Amino acid sequence: MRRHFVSVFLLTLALTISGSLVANAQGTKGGEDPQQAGEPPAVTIDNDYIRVSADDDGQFVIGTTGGDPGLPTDDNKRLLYGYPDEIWSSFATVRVIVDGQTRDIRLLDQVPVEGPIRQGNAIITTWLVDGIRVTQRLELAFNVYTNREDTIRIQYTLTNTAGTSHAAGVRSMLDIAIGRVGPVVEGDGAPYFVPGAGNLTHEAEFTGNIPAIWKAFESLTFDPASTKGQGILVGPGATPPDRLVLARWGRFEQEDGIRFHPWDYTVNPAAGLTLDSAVAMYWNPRDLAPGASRTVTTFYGLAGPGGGQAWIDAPVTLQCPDLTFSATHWVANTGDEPFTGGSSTITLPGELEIVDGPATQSLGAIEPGAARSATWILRPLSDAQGDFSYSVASEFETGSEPLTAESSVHVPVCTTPTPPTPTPTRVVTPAGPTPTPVPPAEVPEANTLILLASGLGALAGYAQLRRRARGSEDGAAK
Ligand SMILES: [Ca+2]
Ligand SMILES: [Ca+2]
Ligand SMILES: [Ca+2]
Repeated sequence: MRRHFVSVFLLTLALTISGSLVANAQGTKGGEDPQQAGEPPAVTIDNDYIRVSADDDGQFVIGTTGGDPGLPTDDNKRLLYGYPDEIWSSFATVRVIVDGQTRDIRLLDQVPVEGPIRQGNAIITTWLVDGIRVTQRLELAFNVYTNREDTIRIQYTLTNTAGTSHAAGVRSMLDIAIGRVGPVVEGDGAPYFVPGAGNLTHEAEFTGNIPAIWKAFESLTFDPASTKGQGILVGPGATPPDRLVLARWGRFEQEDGIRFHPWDYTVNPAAGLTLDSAVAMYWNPRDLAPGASRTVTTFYGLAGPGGGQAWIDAPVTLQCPDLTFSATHWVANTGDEPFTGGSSTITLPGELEIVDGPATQSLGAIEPGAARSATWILRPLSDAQGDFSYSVASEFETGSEPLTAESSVHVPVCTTPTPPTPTPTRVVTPAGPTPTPVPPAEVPEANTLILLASGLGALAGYAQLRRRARGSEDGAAK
């Protein structure tokens, strides 16, 4: 009789445990000390497109408010797991090396010395770990891929406040989840699009040749109307990481995951990502002398238009002074038959030119559900200004009709040092774009007056002098 009771008790216990596991799988995904959903975040900043919220310990979530104004389908969606108010599964780690001793410190385990506080359009949190002052700045930022303020600048500044040299680096791990806000987790295992590598459903890493972007679709068929998250790794204001890792986050159905590893992580190319995926960006430790600091910056937010069978991922506006940009053409096989013998050819207007990449590139075979890409490094000719459209056409031996995709890029007027045009007014007030004053010893005021009187020949000499003066300053600054 007693044995029977014990059996019933054990059976009940087993059912209770398995029941709670099922409930856990459907709701929150389990973890250490998750902040309760519904608890308001400590600080939130948002605009018409995007929102970032931080909790008391500086962890954060990102999601859309209105998203793309042209898409009603991407409003109030997650871009990170936990959005809008369950803040715990993405975290950053600082690695500090002192006298050959390495320490990996998860910032969520540290009490901030300041913040999180709101400062304008930014949320700032500061920690002090092993003599390194760590400042995390999360800020609404302009996105060159959408022409809107719909991405978040994620920035870490590491300052050595100790009296001896310390090496310090940072890893930002983002638990990507693209999709609906609600009790059932959607898009937590988003597959990733990485230029040059295609759409990835298994763990992968990139070092050295860091791609310009990575992105993830809410839709498994890459529906252009679905929510799309995009990280910007290379481009204006970004610090390309030393290493990019796409990994399992590590929920209880997964054998391992990056969340169990504060810094080092060995990628397993056989491990699938589609249950729960995450992205980690590593900026490796670098020596910091006493008082020295370093800042690393990346962006995560909305992606530009694109999706379906063929599209181009590229900035739609460029920012001075570096107008070189990367354009990636994607072909996705949303059908049942493989595409074979694919190639993509870019056609540019006269104002744009290829810096790197042959005009025609092979796509190889594309299996159903897969996507492949071709990337070109482009730049406008030096006198080009305005909006320029370009296109990419793809052809296949079998599996698909020819596909085309178009994009357009705005080329701004950059205030590059140009010789003043030969009019007297320009000489009196040289149209010098850089605010650097011309040293009076080299170009005294009297010279300007003489130039006014002595005609075009002297004007050319003046321009040359100014260029030379500026050139030496640039050289000295490096
Ligand atoms: Ca929208
Ligand atoms: Ca937290
Ligand atoms: Ca995830």
